[in-house]
Amino acid sequence: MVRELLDGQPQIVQTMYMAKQPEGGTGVALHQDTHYIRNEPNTLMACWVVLSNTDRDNGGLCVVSGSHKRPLYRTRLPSDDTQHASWEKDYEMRDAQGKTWTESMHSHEVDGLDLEEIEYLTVPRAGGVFFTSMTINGSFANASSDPKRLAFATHYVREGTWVYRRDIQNTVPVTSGN
Ligand SMILES: O=C(O)CCC(=O)C(=O)O
Repeated sequence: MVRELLDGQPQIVQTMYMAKQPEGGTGVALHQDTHYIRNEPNTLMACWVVLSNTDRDNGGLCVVSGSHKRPLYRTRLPSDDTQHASWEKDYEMRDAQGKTWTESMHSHEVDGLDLEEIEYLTVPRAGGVFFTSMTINGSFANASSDPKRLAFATHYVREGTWVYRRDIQNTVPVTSGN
């Protein structure tokens, strides 16, 4: 499916397991994945699958429909730490010509979003969502008292795409049988 969606050979950039504890496990503030993984040409996309039932109550995935056609938003540090993790970190970067530099990154929250636009998805266990790196996505805290919210996300680029962050430059090809 990723090969079809990317219209080419997919390379895995990273995988993330996101287990959100009941009664307050925080989410990822609404962002576009390009904020975290700059790449050129921008072919980045995500496949987000869940290992538990997920919904608005337990901090399921939120998206803004149609946002993949919008430009990259300006961002700020997340404004509510009861809902969203907040961090700052330096990343080593390298361009295709071999130039290297350090870039300071922080957790992103898109600036100027109309909160009415947020859609809270209900995704049952073993279900999944594909979205592009320009789609505004994220999640809120797990406010439920029982189920953990378990998600596994894989980020892909099309072969030939340059990923600037050095820690994720060694992408892995998806081959049949993987
Ligand atoms: O699972 C989440 O809470 C957020 C997912 C996310 O930010 C991503 O896959 O880029």
